[in-house]
Formats: sequence, C-alpha cells, structure tokens
Amino acid sequence: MSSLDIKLYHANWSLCSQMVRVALYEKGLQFKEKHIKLCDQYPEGENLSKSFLKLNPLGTVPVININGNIIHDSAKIISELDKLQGSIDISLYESADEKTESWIKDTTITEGVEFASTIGTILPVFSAPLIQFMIKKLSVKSIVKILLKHPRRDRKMIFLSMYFFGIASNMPKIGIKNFAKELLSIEDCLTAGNEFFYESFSHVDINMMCLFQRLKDLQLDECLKTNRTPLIKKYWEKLRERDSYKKGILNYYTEKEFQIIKEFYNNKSSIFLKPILEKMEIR
Ligand SMILES: N[C@@H](CCC(=O)N[C@@H](CS)C(=O)NCC(=O)O)C(=O)O
Repeated sequence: MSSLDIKLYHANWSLCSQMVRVALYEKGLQFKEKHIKLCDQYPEGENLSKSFLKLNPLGTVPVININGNIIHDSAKIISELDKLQGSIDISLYESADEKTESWIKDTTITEGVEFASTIGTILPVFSAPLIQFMIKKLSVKSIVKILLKHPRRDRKMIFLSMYFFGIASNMPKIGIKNFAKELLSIEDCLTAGNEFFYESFSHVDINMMCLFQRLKDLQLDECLKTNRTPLIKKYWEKLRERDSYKKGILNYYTEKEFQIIKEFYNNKSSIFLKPILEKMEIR
C-alpha cells in the first residue's frame, strides 16, 4: 500500500472527475491532485496545454497516473483503482452481474455512444445551457484557442456553436423523452430491500451518485423525489449519506460553481423540470 503513488488530474465540476474522486475515497486511497482549468469554464483552458495533451491527447479529464502508468477514461480508471488496496476494504464489483458492464456504460459519458441515448449522455445535454452560459463569458481569445487547439472536433464544434450561435438553449428538449424512460427503468431495477443498486455499494452507485448530483446542480432533482420514483428517492438519500459523497463531490465546489448556478437560475427552477415530470406522467 505504501508503494502506491497516485496523481489525479481532474476538474472540480466535471462529472467524470467526480466519479473517479468518489472511487478514490471509497477505497481509501491516498492521492495527489492537480486541478485542470477546463477550456469551457476558464480562460486558461489548461486541458489544451501541451503538457496536458501529452498526458491525454483527447484533452479531457480525468487522467490518473498510478505508479507511472497513465490512464484516462473514468470507467477504466475506476476498474483499475478497484484492484488496488487502500485503507478501506471494499470491492466495487462485489455484487456485479452480467448487466453491470452495460449499466456502467450507460451511466457515464462513454465514447462512441449516441448523444442523449443513455442517462450518461443525456446529462451532458441537460448541462448544455449552463455550459453555454460559461462559454459565453469567455473572451474571443479563449474561443480562438479552442478553435486552434482542441483535439476533439466534436467538442470544438459544440463549444464554438454555443459561443457564436447559442445553440444549447433548447438542447435539453432532445433528452427529455429518453430521460423520463431511463429514470423509470432505473426505478424498476431497484429492489426495495437493497440500499444500493445492488446489495453492496458498487461502481454503478458511483456513477448514479454523480448523475443525480448533476441533476441537483441543474435544478432538476425534484424528478428523483416523485411518487413514481419512491425507490430512487430512498436510494438518492442513501447515496448522499456516503462519506465519499461529501469528500469526492461536495468538498470540491468552490465559490465559482455556486456563483454560476446562482447567476444562471436566479433562484428559479429549471424550465425543463415541468416537461420532464409531464413525460414521467406525474403532472
Ligand atoms: N469518457 C471520458 C469522458 C471525459 C470527458 O468528456 N471529460 C469532460 C469533463 S466531464 C472534459 O474533459 N471536458 C472538457 C473538454 O471536452 O474540453 C471519461 O469517462 O473520462
């Protein structure tokens, strides 16, 4: 255990970084960390720097260095972390079944998965107006940097279209139907006697915890507490009781994130909440 040298490159408010941080705290693994100021939130755009692109040529966080072994992609990182022995004796795949892999894939930003088709790819669509709000605060110089340096054509096009054409304002609409369906299918998969998705806490719970938290940021968490989702409501309460929720998620919010949420929503709920509840046939 003492020979482990772990360094995480992550961003405070990134969904996939949250997932990896929660896994690190669940396992009780010590780690060093470097916060990367992402190009859609900060003028520095550190994920486009030469030194970061050497670590991950895709320019995305999280990236982890475990004893000199550099890994990117949150799902892969978490499965590698699970093989390590930290101060907490937990296996994140103890009660895994044949469907676990596909649940993990569906609950994160999996490369190659069609936009808004899984809960993991719907949440970024729901986040789009907020990201656009942050991007529009950037200077033209920062946008030119994205244009010239972002290695991912898809992301580059989205960020530029947000800046120049404001394409994201109504983007959540394309995810509403699938989201309602996915949420109700999660409700069906939960078992009344289990505290978590399976009997014991697992990688799937880590992903759900971070997705639900993002719904909270987006003022959409009311859809987790409806009369059609009683098991999800209890499940979300259990997830929030984890030490790793506080350590890996809550502790990383800074004044910047709170300020953006406050400015963007101005204490009003999301305009997408009502249509989501309607699709779930709640109102
Ligand atoms: N499949 C990757 C997705 C990584 C990803 O998309 N990260 C986002 C933050 S959640 C990012 O770095 N965005 C910055 C950008 O695209 O410029 C993973 O699971 O780690």
